[in-house]
Amino acid sequence: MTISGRIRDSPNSIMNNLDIKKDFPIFKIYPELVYLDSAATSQKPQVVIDAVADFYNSYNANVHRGIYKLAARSTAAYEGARERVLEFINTKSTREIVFTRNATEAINLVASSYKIENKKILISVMEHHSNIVPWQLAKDNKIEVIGLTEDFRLDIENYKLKLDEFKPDLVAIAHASNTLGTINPIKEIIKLAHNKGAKVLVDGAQAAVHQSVDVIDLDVDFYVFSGHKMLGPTGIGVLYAKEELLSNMNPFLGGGEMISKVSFDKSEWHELPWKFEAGTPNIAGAVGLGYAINYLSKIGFDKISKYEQELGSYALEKLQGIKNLTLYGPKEMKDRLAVFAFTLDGIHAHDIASMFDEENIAIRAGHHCTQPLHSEVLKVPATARASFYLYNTKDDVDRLIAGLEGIIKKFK
Ligand code: 7TS
Repeated sequence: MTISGRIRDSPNSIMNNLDIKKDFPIFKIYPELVYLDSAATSQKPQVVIDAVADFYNSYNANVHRGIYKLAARSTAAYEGARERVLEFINTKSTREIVFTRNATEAINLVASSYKIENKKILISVMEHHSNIVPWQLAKDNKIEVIGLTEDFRLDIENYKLKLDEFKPDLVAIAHASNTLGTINPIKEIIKLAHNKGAKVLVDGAQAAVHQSVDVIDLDVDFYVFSGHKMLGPTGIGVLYAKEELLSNMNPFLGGGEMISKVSFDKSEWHELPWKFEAGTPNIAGAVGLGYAINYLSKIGFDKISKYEQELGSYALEKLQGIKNLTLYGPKEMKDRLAVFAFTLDGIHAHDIASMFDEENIAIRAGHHCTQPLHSEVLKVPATARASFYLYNTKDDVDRLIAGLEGIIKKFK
């Protein structure tokens, strides 16, 4: 039986059970929309939109300062969102959870505030620019890069070699690639680094949105992600760091909120995590993220992963069957996300995306902020990318495939 048959026929298939689109108003406003750009940002369910509106409608006030009721409610909601993050990634304490604008800012915070002894950072060739450029900005850093195997996985042998020879202080690596879809064996990567005395920062921008994360089980030192890729609002992200590391780091930004005492000569810092949250934070964003985590948790990450694996297998099999299409990423679904970067012979990625747009199918074209991966490994300047999330359906895959076949015919 083909995978498509299994999906259609099995009464137990999760594909029949997860009716998610109805929760997202954008699909009511644009019923024709096939949204395949969730790796860039996800759509938002009504509950998240309502939570943000409710904050501004009924309890808007600044946090941590007012003694009136509205301010107490706003503070409780903001700090309550931190509790949701604690449950989501299983941290020991909310002192280890810093709200940032996004994953990018969280990495910049670590690059700026974490003292890296010999300034040696080991990254991988599949990193997003957000996990390359911040390390370049910090003065005198030396950066070394782990390569890939032929099937677009992290080359673990090469990684071990780099650990031995380069002797990094810090390994900064994506949990999953936003271009290849590759899911890295992150627990093993962390263990190998720790065995050699290196700390590890994991960029979870793509992975944390599809699967549950347990930072204690991973024993990871820093873990970052963005709210907007996991159904939350834009402008809110998370830095998790072990308390002992955060305690020894200098503040990232200075100003209100992050101090305990200020004089014109010197200042003292607020306790964790507020030491790293200068200025009025994105209160509505944090509240919305809390609701997004609740929404995802209610469905269950096991169910979400299973659904996306099933949907991804269906898409992968169909994409692999298209002649003239080169797919970049692991060939087996179990090792990857449903994020598919591809090229079509003789057709520029931007033309593919434009033609899809005419069919109301939103995909992304370009280097997806992984320019070094494109130039050094894929050897193409741009790819087209279709990325799926829990609200996508088998029909969306069929529309993508029909669209691709139409484009190929047109260019013949
Ligand atoms: N790390 C990875 C692996 C990402 O995929 C992204 C965003 C980031 C970091 C940065 O996230 P931000 O929220 O701070 O911007 N990736 C993409 C993408 O693939 N298309 O648009 C943004």
